[in-house]
Amino acid sequence: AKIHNLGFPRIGKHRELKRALEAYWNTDIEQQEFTKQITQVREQHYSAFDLLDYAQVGDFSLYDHVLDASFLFGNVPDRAKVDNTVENDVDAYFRIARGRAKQNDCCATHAGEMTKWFDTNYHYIVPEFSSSTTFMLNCESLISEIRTVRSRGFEVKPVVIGPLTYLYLGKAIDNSNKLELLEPLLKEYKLLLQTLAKQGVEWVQIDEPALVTELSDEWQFAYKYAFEYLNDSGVKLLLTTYFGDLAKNLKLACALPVAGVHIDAIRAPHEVEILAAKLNANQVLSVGIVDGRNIWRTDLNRALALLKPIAEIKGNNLWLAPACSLLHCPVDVTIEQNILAEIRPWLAFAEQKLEELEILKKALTNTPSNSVFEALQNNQNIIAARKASTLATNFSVQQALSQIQQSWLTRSDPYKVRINAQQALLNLPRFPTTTIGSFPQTAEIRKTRREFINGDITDVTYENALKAQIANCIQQQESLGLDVLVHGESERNDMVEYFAAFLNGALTTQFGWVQSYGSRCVKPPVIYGDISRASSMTIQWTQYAQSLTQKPVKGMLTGPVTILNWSFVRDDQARSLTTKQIALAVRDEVIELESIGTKIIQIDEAALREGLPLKKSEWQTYLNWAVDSFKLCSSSVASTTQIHTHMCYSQFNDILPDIQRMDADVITIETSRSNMKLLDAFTQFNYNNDIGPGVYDIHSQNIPTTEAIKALILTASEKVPAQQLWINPDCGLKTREWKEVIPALRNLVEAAKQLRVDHLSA
Ligand code: THG
Ligand code: ZN
Repeated sequence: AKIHNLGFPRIGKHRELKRALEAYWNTDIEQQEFTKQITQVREQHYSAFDLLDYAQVGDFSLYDHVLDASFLFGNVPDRAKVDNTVENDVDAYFRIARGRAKQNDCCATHAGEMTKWFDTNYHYIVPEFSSSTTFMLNCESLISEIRTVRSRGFEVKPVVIGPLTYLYLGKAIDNSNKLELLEPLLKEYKLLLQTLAKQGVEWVQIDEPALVTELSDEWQFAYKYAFEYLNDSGVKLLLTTYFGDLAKNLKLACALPVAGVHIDAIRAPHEVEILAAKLNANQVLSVGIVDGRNIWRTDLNRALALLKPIAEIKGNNLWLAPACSLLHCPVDVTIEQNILAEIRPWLAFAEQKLEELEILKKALTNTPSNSVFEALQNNQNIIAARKASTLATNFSVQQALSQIQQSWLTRSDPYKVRINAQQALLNLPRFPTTTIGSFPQTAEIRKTRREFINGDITDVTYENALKAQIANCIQQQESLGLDVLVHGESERNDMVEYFAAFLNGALTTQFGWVQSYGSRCVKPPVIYGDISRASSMTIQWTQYAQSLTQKPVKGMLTGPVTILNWSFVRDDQARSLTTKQIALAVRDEVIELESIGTKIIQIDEAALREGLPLKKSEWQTYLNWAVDSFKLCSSSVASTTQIHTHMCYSQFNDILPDIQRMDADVITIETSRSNMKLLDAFTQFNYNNDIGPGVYDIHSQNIPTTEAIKALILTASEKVPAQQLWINPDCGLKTREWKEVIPALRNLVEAAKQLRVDHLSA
């Protein structure tokens, strides 16, 4: 067998890419220095090539690989080009990636829209299409990278997004049919492949993850057409699918004229054998045998049991790879210092995963060496130790699960009764104003947290510093005149990481960064065992904040589905069961918050929607347990306690009945950029409970005016009865600066005040 990689993490072992990007954007470094630093990050990829039979080229990106494809094929929005300053390609690229605020006499540019890459926590920049889109190949930088990698003596395998997945990921801004662009796009793809052939490239990895989604006949036909068109371009194509099984597209994939097919054997183990039988003898079958989405060491003996019969059929035409790009994994587990000694061997990050492939490859040869047998034995010991470990099992959690009563999943009164009881207690004005929870994470806060983590300051110093932050935050909100306050979350880094630190059965890492978008990263916690709440998580901060004001302070929690979706989860138990355990832990915190007098508790489910399976036919099963988990953690409070929830990416049209079933008293959502269009679904389904449609696009540097906010709320009130409406920003404010937040919130409160007057006199 041969081994290869679909893609390596780009951020760098110590987030060198982030550092370089942010230094360049802040003009701390010039382009020359930037290029130098980027070259050093790429060296990390090259060092991983030694193990592999093919070196993947084109998986690195300065910001996003989908945006790279837009530049590669010349699909660059005009707004990237218009400018009166001297520009270069890199700046045009970052302009689409990040947008640019108005500067001097230079015009502002809005960034390309970001959205989630399939069901991962990675965001890509959405390609923009219209009926007048044209394409033009510009592959110079790809070719130059190929030359560099070759000069190191590696055999290269360029990686490109396939034409149909590229179209699939984009949006037609004029609602035209994207498939009408297929023909002109294919011309450029063919030119690219021919150019690569001329360079002597043998294999090209063409990524078509859209093949694991449910495709209409029209798209299925387009696949046939496209790959027949690209046939005979002079290179061998490895049709690369991942993130799921091919299911109804399996026959199609096997019929395409390509030299090889890659399949995700983690999510589609049942299709490996079928594919091995269906592909002809000359076609390569690449088996994605190592999990690219999770951090568990592979059970190599189990993997070999699957691979051996395939190796017999395919011989040298069996390739091994990670199931998908390793983009979704941290780089190197050996630099972690604080992981329990018992657990550490269970984990493999990107570098370790490539080593696993190497062992598998050697084990499949006719005469594996002793060291391979040793490695396999060692692996077997680790897998057995993990299975037998008492760390993963907690009987009291399992007992608690068995004692859940159906009544815990439902509030004792219907919303109409609750909202009156809550209003009697809270006495809020019409159009109550609030924020989603976080306030700016200033450099000062981050520095204090770093000092605390490094042990440079004491617990008491840290606690006092946080209290000062909370006091300032409360005072700012009081003087702005907001109605429902928050403590500001300055104690939190990433919310999921923060909560995981208080859970038995979960661990957090020091350096396990995974790219979320551009230079932004997260460190997903590792859920390795039964989950329970180890101690109070938010109580002291909420209590302190409430002690400073007469206004209600919201308790701020992250919901079980979001904690699950943004963590590395155990692979020995259903996700639904793990989520239920997390829900019980969150429920404990909800009950404790209520017991200290918290009148409003917000439980964010930012990632509920993005957890939807890629195949629509699997949605309802997920939604049933996801919504049940939310209800489990949120329903055991008095009718007078108001439950809020917040969701990002509020594309709810197709799941509104499930949102209604969550039965939160108030839901705040992201709507400002869509001009309240997203509320149509709420109108259509006659959504009952209160809604806070975002009126301040926190992703933009722009300050919304009072007029603009009023206009948005008026639009909203045509769709939802005014008495159901709250006024709030789209999302948390942690990535903004105080100097932006203050005027924006001032306008927001002012808009609410004016609307109250207008409303009374109307
Ligand atoms: N947490 C997690 N996943 C997420 C989000 C989150 N996915 C979707 C969305 N929110 C992504 N958004 C961001 C926004 C900011 C940052 C990361 C993801 C960010 N990260 C810091 C950085 O890269 O400098 C590091 C994080 C930290 O301060 O610890 O700013 O909210 N899990
Ligand atoms: Zn949000």
